[in-house]
Amino acid sequence: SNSSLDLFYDAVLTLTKSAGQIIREKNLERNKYVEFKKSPKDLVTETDKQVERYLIDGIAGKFPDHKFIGEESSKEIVLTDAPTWVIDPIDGTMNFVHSFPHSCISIALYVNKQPVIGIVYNPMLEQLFTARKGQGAYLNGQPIKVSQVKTLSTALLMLENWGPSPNYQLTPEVQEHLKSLSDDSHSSRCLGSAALDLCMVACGAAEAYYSYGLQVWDIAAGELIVTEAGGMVTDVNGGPLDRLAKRMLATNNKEINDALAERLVALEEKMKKKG
Ligand code: LIP
Repeated sequence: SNSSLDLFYDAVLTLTKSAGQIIREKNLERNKYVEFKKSPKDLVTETDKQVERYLIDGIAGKFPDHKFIGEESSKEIVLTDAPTWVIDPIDGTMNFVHSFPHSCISIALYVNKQPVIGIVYNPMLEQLFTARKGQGAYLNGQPIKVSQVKTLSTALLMLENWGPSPNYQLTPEVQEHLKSLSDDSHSSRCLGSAALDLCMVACGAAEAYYSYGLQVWDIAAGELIVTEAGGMVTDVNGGPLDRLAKRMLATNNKEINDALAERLVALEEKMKKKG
């Protein structure tokens, strides 16, 4: 019910803010202890693990029947209809390792496999993005809305580097696609955190974000923040979003969504033909 959702929200917001202090304090420390996951560019620090533990222990202590999917603790991802917290303890770990102040905690509550609470908190810059299903999206308590730009030619795009997925290397086709996007839009930006990229779309600072190789914890909170701010979230081909498909297109409106989906479908066709 709504009142139990409010209870969950208040409790997890408090936990998220105190977990943020751990990240803020550690962020400035040089020579952080870094381990590699799947590749030398796939990083994890002790702070990622500590923050995830802190959040899971804190939530489990209050709501023992809730489930969790966490970047650092979930070996396989099984999403059920049960209330499930989807957690990225530090989205933008690479930024955190470099003390580049754009990383965040991303935490969402899924019920029936749909997000109902989304919190993205960058403790370095004190940016707290929040959303609850049907109740709008907020930055530090102030309502936020997507931008009203309708043409790609005046859009600012949040684009992450083309990786690390082995399926999406900077092939000549991809380079051509990126060049035409940069020619045909205002410009592009890269924050190094999917969750913060999504929040830039939500607050109207950028018009679009798309990416491949995403995990569910990268997008769980940001998705709700974008839709509650009036934006659109789809598959990269413009069809319905599959939250476990590792790909997403988020935009301020249908016009920009159509324009980008068309190019991404064309790119996919080209890559398929090439095999
Ligand atoms: C990262 C994302 C980043 C994306 C990477 C990675 P991490 O999350 O937020 O934007 O391009 O694929 O998933 O590993 O820092 O939590």
